[in-house]
Amino acid sequence: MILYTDATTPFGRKCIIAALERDIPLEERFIKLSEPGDFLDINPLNQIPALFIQSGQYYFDSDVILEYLDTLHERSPLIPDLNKFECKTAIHLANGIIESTLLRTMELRRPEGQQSKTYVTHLEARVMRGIKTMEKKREKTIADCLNGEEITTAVALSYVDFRFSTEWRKSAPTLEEWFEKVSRRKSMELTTPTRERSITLSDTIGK
Ligand SMILES: N[C@@H](CCC(=O)N[C@@H](CS)C(=O)NCC(=O)O)C(=O)O
Repeated sequence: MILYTDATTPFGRKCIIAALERDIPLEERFIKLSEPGDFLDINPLNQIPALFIQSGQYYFDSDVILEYLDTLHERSPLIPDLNKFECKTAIHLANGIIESTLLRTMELRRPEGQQSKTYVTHLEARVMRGIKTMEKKREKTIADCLNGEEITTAVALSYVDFRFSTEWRKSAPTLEEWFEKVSRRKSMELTTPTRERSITLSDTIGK
């Protein structure tokens, strides 16, 4: 299976971490969305990530990919049945933080005269409110295998650090401690947004 993605996309990072955590063979292929070529046949939305399984079988949207990966392993599920809706809501919260951070970055890349300060402030406030909610709900313990909620939360915080600010730690000590621990996992270390190479089938986290 091939994951069309790039080094910096947090939505792609969710999927490759999930595959590494469950030891599912998955190879990354970095693409440039500005030169999509045949990728438009895989995802006409021209968004990453997208998962190629075989000719004619492609899945996209990171959450769909997580659910599909759950059909391929027998370890603890990425999306557990117990507390399923709490888990999906927490994933949606982390997705929202990622999306708001992404939109903020895009807005700030527009020519200065065209940027909306109000919009940027609105997005930043949404990120910070989201992180406060994560802080209230965070349990400090980490299981043997990260689940979809933990993966998406860790990826969201890492993306906020990468594109926006590290200041969230001041008001989220539990989350900070948890994030420091999760960030030391090999699946996180292998997939940082500053990495230069894609994950191949020979990359494993040794479980
Ligand atoms: N809901 C999608 C969002 C994917 C997404 O927004 N990907 C970004 C990269 S992080 C992208 O492809 N942006 C290009 C665009 O939207 O034109 C998912 O979870 O996979």
